[in-house]
Amino acid sequence: MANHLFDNLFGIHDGKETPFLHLPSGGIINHAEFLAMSARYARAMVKKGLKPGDRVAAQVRKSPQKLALYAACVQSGMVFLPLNTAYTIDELKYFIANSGASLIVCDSASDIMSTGVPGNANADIETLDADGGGTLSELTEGMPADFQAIDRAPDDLAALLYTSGTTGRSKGAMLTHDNLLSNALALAGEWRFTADDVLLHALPIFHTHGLFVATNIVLATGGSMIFMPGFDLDQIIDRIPKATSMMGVPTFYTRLLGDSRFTAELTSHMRLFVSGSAPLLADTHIRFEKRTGHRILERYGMTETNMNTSNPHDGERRPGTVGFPLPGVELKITDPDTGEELPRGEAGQIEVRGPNVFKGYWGMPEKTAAELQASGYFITGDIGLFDADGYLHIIGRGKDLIISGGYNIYPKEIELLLDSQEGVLESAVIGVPHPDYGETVLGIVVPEEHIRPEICKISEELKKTLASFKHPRRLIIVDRLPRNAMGKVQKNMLRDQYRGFFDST
Ligand code: MCA
Ligand code: AMP
Repeated sequence: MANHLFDNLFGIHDGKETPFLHLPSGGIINHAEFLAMSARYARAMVKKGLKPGDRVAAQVRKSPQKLALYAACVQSGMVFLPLNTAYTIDELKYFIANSGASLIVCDSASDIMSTGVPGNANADIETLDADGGGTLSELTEGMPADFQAIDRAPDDLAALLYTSGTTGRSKGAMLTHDNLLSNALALAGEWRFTADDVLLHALPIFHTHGLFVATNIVLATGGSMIFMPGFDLDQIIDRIPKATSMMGVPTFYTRLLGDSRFTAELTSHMRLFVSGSAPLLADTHIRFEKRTGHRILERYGMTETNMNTSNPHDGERRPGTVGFPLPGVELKITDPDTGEELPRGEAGQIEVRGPNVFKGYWGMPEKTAAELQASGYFITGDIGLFDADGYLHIIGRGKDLIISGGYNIYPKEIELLLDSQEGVLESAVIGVPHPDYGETVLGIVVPEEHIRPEICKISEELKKTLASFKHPRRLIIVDRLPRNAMGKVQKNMLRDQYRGFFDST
């Protein structure tokens, strides 16, 4: 056995002094230095008594050290569990309890330091700050800068990424070593990445997009990344001249288009712009091409499947579509009622099969069986169709989901909280178009009879429990919700009614 994920992404750079991370400070971390960091974190975790298969939960800000912690988990056979830095203690409690994580790595300023580990009193805590300091890094001091990668089978777990469910309960998607490796190699080839690429990296590294798609491709091909702490328009415009490629959510591209400094001249040397995680409006694609001469390459993926389809690097990149299945990935459109495959041109549920598809939901065999069928096809919950030329169009979602600036928000989770507030009889949470975030959250509340709920108080309550990106941008009060004959709330009617709510925001 070997550890193919580690060997093919990280180990291949052993001893190389070529740049890997260009830092905002102007410094550079080369591949050999990065590997040394990874080896030391692996040694520190092993010394603490962690074993292959143990889950390491990390709620820390973006830094080279955090990326090295991911590499260290791959190298030592542990399972990396990155968590959105916006999650509140209430949210963390569930992830930590559900995953049974043995080690929690957090910022030294995190609330966890005062509350103790939520959800698992037996878990260990170490800190890792955005500047690379903290107790975890202290543990690595004086440690040798090498570590023999632990053998792993292709279907051993590399990462656990939580993705919310339509019932409001998050599910841990189990991603294997082969899921990550096969997808990185397929994308690197399809998008023509080479050791000469310099990727402008402004995405968070607690999701598939920034952590696996962006980072693993660059690792697989030996290029480097301009490693930004987040998306800051001025800094992006400043750094573009030094990059060859960029990956982002549609909000990145609409924000760039909103700035007059973003011109054809500024981007003339760029090789590739990739968009994903949310629908890129055809209008944005077209405006981008008019302004810069570049056609954004849009692709489609999910936490459970990594990337499924992509517009072509060399052929026509068609606005409003997500292209063709990646090499090795099978995709079909089926009738949601019968499961039968539908002919080209007809809309139905998108199902995916391939080495990219996850192993199941952590500790949830029934949910796994419901979505990951015995045939190997995973039911994505997205609705789409293939056009006459074989391009996939995503035309809707079978799942009740809002995507705001690339972050997924499940209305059920917010509705449950709203319903439990004083004076609230019931609620509906919907996504409505938003000029910056693509979609944003609108909360619609029906009060109990003769009660006028206090909107400010409800907002304050939500803030205590929910990560800020999930907060309804507005809460409104109505007398009743539209329902169909079966009594089900007609969210489509609400979405139509409030479609223009944020037009001038
Ligand atoms: C930040 N805020 C948001 C969002 N981001 N609110 C709604 N939607 C958002 N996306 C809130 C913060 O909580 C904060 O609230 C306030 O806005 C300011 O925070 P800041 O960080 O300055 O926000 P921003 O600059 O507006 O951030 C927008 C962003 C960011 C740059 C687009 O959201 C981002 O980097 N998104 C990328 C997400 C991503 O990587 N998704 C991939 C997952 P307050 O002031 O109240 O505290 S999907 C995936 O991986 C699948 C597999 C795929 O296909 O790729
Ligand atoms: P998640 O895995 O939770 O990050 O979100 C995956 C979901 O994001 C998919 O099921 C789609 O609904 C959506 N998504 C990702 N990429 C695209 C895209 N290019 N166009 C439309 N929706 C997308």
